[in-house]
Order: sequence, then C-alpha cells, then structure tokens
Amino acid sequence: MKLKKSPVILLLTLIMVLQGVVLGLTAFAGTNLPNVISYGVYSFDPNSNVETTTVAQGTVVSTGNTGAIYNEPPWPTLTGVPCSFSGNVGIGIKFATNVVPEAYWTANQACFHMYDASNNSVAINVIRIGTVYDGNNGNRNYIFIIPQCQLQPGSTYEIVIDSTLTSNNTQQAGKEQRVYFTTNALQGDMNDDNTVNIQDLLWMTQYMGEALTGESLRADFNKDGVVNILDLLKVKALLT
Ligand SMILES: [Ca+2]
Ligand SMILES: [Ca+2]
Repeated sequence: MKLKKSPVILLLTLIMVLQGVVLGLTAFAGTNLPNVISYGVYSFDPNSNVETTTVAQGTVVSTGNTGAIYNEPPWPTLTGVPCSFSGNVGIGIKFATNVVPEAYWTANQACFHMYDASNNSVAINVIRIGTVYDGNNGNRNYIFIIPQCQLQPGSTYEIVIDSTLTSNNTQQAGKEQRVYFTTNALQGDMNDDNTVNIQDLLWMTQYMGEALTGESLRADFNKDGVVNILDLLKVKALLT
C-alpha cells in the first residue's frame, strides 16, 4: 500500500531543504569571518572583560568591514603611534569575531608579524585581555600588538595577519590582512638624525631671524614667525 504524504509533511520537508540551501550558501559566502574592523592605539586594563576599559588614544581607523563584508586593503594608515610602549598601551586591532578563544589562541598569536619600512621583521608581543575568552569577554574581538623595542620616529610600519587567523566559530580569515601605521616624529629632532642633541641646536642657529623659508619655518619651533632664543630653549629642554 502506497503511503500518501500529507501536505504538512511535504511543506516541512520543503522548509528543511530550503534552510539547508540557505545555510550552505551562507557558509560559502563566509559570514562571520575574522575580518579587521578597525585599529588604533589603546590603553587597556589587561584583566578586564569590559570593553569600556579599552580606551582609544587618538584616532581609530575603520576599514568598513564586517564579518560578511570585506573591503580589499590598503586601508587608511594609522597615525600618531608612539615609538615606545609602556603602561598597558598597545596597537589594538578589532576583528568582526571572537579571535581569542583558548582553542585557537596560540595559533592566532603566531599569525601576527610586524615589519619596518625596510621590510625587516620587528619583534612583537601579541596579547589578548581579560580573564575569560568566550562571549563574556567584551574585548574578545581585540588583539593587541606591542613592539618589544623602540620604534623609529616618523616611520611607517606594517602588521601582517596570516590568512589562517581563526575565530571561535571555526571560520578562518581566508586571506592575508595588512595594517599600516606611522610613528610620531621625534620632538626636537630638527636635523632628522633620530636623536635630539646639541647638533639640533647648532642646526637651528643657522636660521636665526625671521622664519621665511622651508628650513627656517622648521627651525621656528614654537611657530611664532621668528627663530630666536625661545626656540633654542624649547629644543634644549628636549635634549636626551
Ligand atoms: Ca637631531
Ligand atoms: Ca620661534
């Protein structure tokens, strides 16, 4: 005897098939990928699970990405980055998903690399903050990069994030992501040799008087239109 399927069962079957198709397509399109959303310099409480304790120091650059939308790099360069890092300050990169779960943390840490303007590798610490690494951590989408040594002033650096960066939903980024930033210029380094010393004062004395040209405008440290003893004193106070 042939069983006749009820319309309700047929409808339910159809819904289940459609759901499967939708879920399949969603997975294929890659929603909830660990795409870079934003980056900036942050001070943070290393033991806090509350996002409000992660405080931006200056401008935060946004990529326009979400877990489903990915704008191809290059993204805007982050500026105003200090040359040295202390007191729980770091370059925070925010992702669309939780990128700090215990299961992937060691592997994710190894996905970050930093290079200087000459493409030399720069040693970094890669950290996460908080005490839990699941949905209870408001900072679960952040990873912080802290250079291990002093950076060159007024220089561009690159952070490369491997395509294998993985979120708690098992999704991998699937493409290399690159973040660029520039460091602050060294205050008082008038002659651009990356140190502030007596040579900078001597350099300034060449331009004593009204600040008219490019070099004398630069020597006018306090920007009052004239290069004089006041400028020399300002730079003298910065001597290392
Ligand atoms: Ca100098
Ligand atoms: Ca001046």
